[in-house]
Amino acid sequence: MASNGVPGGGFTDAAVLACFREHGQFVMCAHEKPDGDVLGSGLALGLALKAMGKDVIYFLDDEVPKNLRFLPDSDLVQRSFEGVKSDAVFVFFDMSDQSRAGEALGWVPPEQIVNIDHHLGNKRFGRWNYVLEAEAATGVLVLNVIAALGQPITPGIATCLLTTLISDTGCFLYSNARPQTLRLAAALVNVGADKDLITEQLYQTRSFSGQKVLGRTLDAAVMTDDGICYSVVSRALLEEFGATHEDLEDVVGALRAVDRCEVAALLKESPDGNYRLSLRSRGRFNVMAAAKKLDGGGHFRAAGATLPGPLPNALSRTLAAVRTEMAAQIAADRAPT
Ligand SMILES: [Mn+2]
Repeated sequence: MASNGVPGGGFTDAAVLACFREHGQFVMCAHEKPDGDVLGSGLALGLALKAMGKDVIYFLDDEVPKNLRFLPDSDLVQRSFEGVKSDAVFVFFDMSDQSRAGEALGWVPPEQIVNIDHHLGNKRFGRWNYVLEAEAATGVLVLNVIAALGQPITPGIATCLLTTLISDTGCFLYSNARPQTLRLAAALVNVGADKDLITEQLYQTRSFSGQKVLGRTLDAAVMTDDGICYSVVSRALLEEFGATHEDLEDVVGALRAVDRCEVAALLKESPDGNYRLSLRSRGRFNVMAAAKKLDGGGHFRAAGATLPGPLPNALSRTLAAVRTEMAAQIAADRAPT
């Protein structure tokens, strides 16, 4: 239990807690294409560590997405290592692998890394590792750490943590929103989390250019007889409307929503000519297994990978990986138990 009644706790890893108590400076590290879970987690823990008198730096090798700029301290996120001391501890959030942090953080040695994550197959790449694969968001683990450190959940911390839950459960739509998730969300609202601000920013605010790209992408979508709904976002389409990848968050969900769709696949062309693949499942098929065949990863119902172009190549590999996984599941379903 955190000191002001928010559920949290059961976390007793003495080495991790000692790390936060004994070190002086912490660098909060986000993965590429940051989302509400990774930024909310880093900002929440940063706020708590600052309340303990620690020196905190927020690092992101990217811009803070527009719809997350309401988060407390998000204006302090920096793209450089200015002010980082040689004995700083780097806290990596929401990453199964250090490489998810991008090239800018590749140099950080494991001895200086705390790894806090909820992805399946986390590589335990830090000196300190706190991984709970069953949790809905990395923010749940961060709450446990803050509670174990005896810090109160301030309204600012509560807003950051509720953002992690709302972001990773799709506003409590996904099956990872379980009773304890809803109870935790209620407790965070109770101590001052601004639920209306979060949902307005994350789910009710879209750029006009992003909506145009969504329309074109749905128009071009293909629905296969075996339950795959896929589409592609080219660089040219983004450029036509002045949209960025940030504007595409909802697109794969719109494909998945098609009634006959079991697996949705969206290929987004990157400036380097590679394709970023997003996969979503209705629940029967494990898209993480399909993503792994393409050197990606994620969760059962939401996963991704990066594929080299050209497009026909990326698309055929995607469909082959998804179909292999679908066939395996169909065979498993038919097997006598
Ligand atoms: Mn997450």
